[in-house]
Amino acid sequence: MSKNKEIAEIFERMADILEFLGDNPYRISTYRRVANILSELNVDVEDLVKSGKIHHIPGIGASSVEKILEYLRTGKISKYEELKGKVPEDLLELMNVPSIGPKTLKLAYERLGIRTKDDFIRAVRSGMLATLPGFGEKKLQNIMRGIELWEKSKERMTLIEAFEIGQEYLSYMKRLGDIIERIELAGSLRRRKETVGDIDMLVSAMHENWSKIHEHFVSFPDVKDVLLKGETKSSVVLKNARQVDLRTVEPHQWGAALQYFTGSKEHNIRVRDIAKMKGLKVSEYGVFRADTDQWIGGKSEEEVYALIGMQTPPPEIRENAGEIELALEGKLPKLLSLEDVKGDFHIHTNWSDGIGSLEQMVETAYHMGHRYVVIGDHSLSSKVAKGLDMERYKQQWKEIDRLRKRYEPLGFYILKGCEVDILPDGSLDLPDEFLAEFDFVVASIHTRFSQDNTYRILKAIENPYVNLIGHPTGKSYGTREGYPLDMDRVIQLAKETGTALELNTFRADLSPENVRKCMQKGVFIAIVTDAHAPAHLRYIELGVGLARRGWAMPELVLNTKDVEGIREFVYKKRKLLAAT
Ligand code: DGT
Ligand code: CA
Ligand code: CA
Ligand code: ZN
Repeated sequence: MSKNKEIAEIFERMADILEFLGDNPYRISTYRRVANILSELNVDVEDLVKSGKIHHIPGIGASSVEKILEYLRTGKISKYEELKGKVPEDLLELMNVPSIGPKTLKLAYERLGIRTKDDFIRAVRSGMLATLPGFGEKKLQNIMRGIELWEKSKERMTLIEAFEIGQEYLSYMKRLGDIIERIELAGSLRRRKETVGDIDMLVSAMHENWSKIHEHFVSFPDVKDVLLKGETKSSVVLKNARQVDLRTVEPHQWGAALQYFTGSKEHNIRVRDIAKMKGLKVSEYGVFRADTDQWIGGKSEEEVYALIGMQTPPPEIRENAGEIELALEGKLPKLLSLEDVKGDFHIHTNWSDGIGSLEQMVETAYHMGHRYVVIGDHSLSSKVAKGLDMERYKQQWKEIDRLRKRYEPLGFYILKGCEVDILPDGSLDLPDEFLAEFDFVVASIHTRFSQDNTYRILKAIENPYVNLIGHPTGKSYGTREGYPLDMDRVIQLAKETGTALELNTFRADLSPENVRKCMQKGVFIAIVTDAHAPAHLRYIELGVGLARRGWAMPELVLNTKDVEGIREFVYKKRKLLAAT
């Protein structure tokens, strides 16, 4: 975990504790603001300290800077240690649960004397909590569900978290230089599963270098405990409680090992059965003839699959969900790949709740190799997200126009867009005449997450100016399951109207099953990062992985179109719905 995140979490926690203690609201919001800024900063705080810039970050005052410096010096913030002493430990833990705010805990503590997690759960179940003001049945259910989801999310990390840890660990390992022949992250992370249990790292190297590699592996700075340190296998737990495993193999075993440790287990079991029927034995060490045990290959994954007589399925679809049969027949479809992606359809700037300026976001998107980006700042009713009114959108367009002059000659297009709120009755937060002025419109639900929202989404899809339904299922990993929704009806109407559905990388919204349904019905999906900072834009790679898990085909992914194609997509819907 980067220092930025560690410190941001402490500030967030201090704000929670102060709120629990009923402290001054101004101080509470200061801490929350510092936490937000830190977690979305594009540079390491440590670098900012070195360059002296730490004192000039807008929104971070002198006393907060003191605390940051103290943390970097000592690994602790004394104010935080002091505050922690004022709250029962269990209640501190419960503050992590998104559906339980510090205010709830304060009430439970003061009115009911609740000090432990068990007491709290009992108070929810027995209805005792319901005796407090403002605690209806719905809210209690939410709290209970929140606790369960939280317990579950502690066991597994989000794909984004695993990716970040994995990338940092990889670059640390690569410092060993040439003694590492090949290195890759395998397991569910390579398969781009929405959640990852532990991170599996695989290295091929000459045997004489293995012990040095394992020594280096367990010395990663974020390691808290070494569970196992051996010649072929090591396992560590990081400070954030996440586990990372390392396996080392000989260079000629690389492909077989990568195939094995990529999984899934169900895929591997089927593959081995098929190999067996063909008189072969497959293990993490290679492909062998069953009768003589003679090694016949395993240098690359392709070699392993070819020896068994099948195509190599992309890691993302190795779930024994039909890919093996098609690979045996040589009929695997061509899936979407990162190279096909030309743009991002839903990003935020500091005009609303983003942290990057319009220019920074555009510049980053351009340098990533995108050819266009849709600016999608929130509309007015998203108050916490500093939503824009029509006047502000118009001002933003002026800035976009200025930037266009610079980027269009480079072949990069900035599309004027918005993420307009779908209101409780399904109407939109902006009038049609105004929506008509945008190049591209994303419509999303940001309220009433516990009710069935099918009618709201259907109504939004019927609007001629809505091109994409943002995070359609309302799911957010680890914290929210999504509202009840009739996905078949949504997909049907999206098809009839020429509206796309969003695969939101940040929330892992739109499951592989839903992507597959869209593909079967011929409905477009759009992969978006929902970036709130320049650094988030690169998660598009993970979005592509999530889409591939749903067997996404390039023909039905909006991101593969060029700007003209996007304009045509928008125009077609307007024309179709205007005519009816
Ligand atoms: P996770 O960590 O729960 O998100 O899921 P994976 O898929 O990363 O599972 P993990 O870490 O337990 O093991 C990594 C890979 O090793 C797994 O995808 C396939 C392979 N593997 C593990 N255990 C078995 C097994 O019992 N049989 C077979 N055939 N393969 C296994
Ligand atoms: Ca794993
Ligand atoms: Ca593992
Ligand atoms: Zn958004």
